[in-house]
Amino acid sequence: MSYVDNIIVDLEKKNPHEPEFLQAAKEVLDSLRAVVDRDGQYEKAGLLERLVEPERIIQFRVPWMDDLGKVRVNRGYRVQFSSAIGPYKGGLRLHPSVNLSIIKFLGFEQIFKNSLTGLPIGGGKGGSDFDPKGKSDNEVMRFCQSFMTELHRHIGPDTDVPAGDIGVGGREIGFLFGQYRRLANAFEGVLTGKGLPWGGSLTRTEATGYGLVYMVEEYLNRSGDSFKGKKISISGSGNVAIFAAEKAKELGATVLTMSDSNGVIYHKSGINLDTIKEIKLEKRERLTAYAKAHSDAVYTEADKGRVWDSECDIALPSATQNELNLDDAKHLTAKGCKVVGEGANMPTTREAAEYLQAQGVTFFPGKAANAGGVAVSALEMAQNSARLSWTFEEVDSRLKNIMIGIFHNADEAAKEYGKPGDYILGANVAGFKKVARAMLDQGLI
Ligand code: NDP
Ligand code: 2IT
Repeated sequence: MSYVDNIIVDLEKKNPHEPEFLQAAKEVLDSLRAVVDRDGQYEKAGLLERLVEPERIIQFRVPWMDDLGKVRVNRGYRVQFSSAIGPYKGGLRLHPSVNLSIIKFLGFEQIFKNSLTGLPIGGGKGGSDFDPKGKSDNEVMRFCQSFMTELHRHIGPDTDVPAGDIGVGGREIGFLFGQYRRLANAFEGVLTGKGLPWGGSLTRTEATGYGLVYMVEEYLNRSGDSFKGKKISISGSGNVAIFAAEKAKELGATVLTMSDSNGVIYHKSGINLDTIKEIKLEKRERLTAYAKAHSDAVYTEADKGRVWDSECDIALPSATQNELNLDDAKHLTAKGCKVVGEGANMPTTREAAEYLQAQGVTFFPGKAANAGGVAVSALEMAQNSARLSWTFEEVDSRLKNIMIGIFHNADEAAKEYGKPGDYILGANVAGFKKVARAMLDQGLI
């Protein structure tokens, strides 16, 4: 058996109840065959065995009190996966589906994504099965304070720097930062996605969605094409989805669909982002409110329709893992979709991604396409260390250059390993090489 096959067998044996982690790890390992089978130094150094095992996993109790005075208990996690090239860096997810498998898959992906940004950040992820939906601001605050009361001892501006993810936006980062500052008696860049008056960076809110569109734009521009006149399908209606839609629209595209976990909106004349922002970012309501505000928009319940059913040129899945399956991929290609860019982490199932690539659809995996968020997080860390703030234009132009750089690195790696246009392979290999070099240089740790 090859080195990679041995690692996969062992991984399945050790982590039988972690399907999302196995899915993410196997995809990367399959891409790495091209690298590690050519060069025995990786096996000799036990590099893959080390890479798939988190440096540290922290799991903890998060007790908090709801508005009725009832005690509630959630489970908190932080997986510190790899610090080979910098402090652990990655978001916190608050969603009832959160478990160790999901946090490990996200932390593993983050290692390669963060490496691709070209900035000195390692990989980590955390979160809790707490559901922020339907909770009052005070309940969310009490949860965040309790979560940070344990987490604070494991993080720090040079150790581990969490940020947002699903269910964690500006409000939650505020409560988390306030509690950290109080416990550590230090005002420091320990979280990113902070508010602008207290150490945040301009462009961080927009960064993931904008970055996704910058990467696809670079690909289109290369063949003399652009976003102008393109029809776009986007899933989700959170941070990533909203700002991907905003940038695509600014570049002349029409966004036809958005979704939440309850249903899908199709708006032929183009989604109105002011309405979406008001519903989702201010009022924290469901998408049904969109159909009430726009009588020509069609709302379909999640069990009766899919966001991928309508005609589009470009699809940007930006909600959650495994939300685009093989049937969806078939619908997309049948309706003329030519490019899929993952705004979310691993939103496309492995078989769907392989089908899309086989049909000639250009596919940008999340670890490349959604790296703009963490890239600007690293720029926020740099500004915090230097105790200054850059302008929106400064950060936005750095973000754009980083996304263009990731595109070209992945493109070149795919060509070098004989699979031009395979950005899954290209991103995995390009992300891996820097981390592997760092691990080899630093000895057996
Ligand atoms: P938000 O919480 O802002 O939005 C998430 C959106 O996805 C909501 O519309 C939500 O609908 C929908 N969604 C979440 N879970 C499910 C589910 N199980 N089924 C259907 N829909 C769901 O999160 P973000 O926009 O920040 O994150 C979206 C994705 O992007 C995630 O995969 C995240 O890991 C990834 N990502 C985020 C980055 C960031 O900077 N924020 C950076 C890089 C990647 P509902 O409200 O109904 O739950
Ligand atoms: O998946 C991701 O890259 C994020 N949720 C952002 C992480 C970060 O540290 O900004």
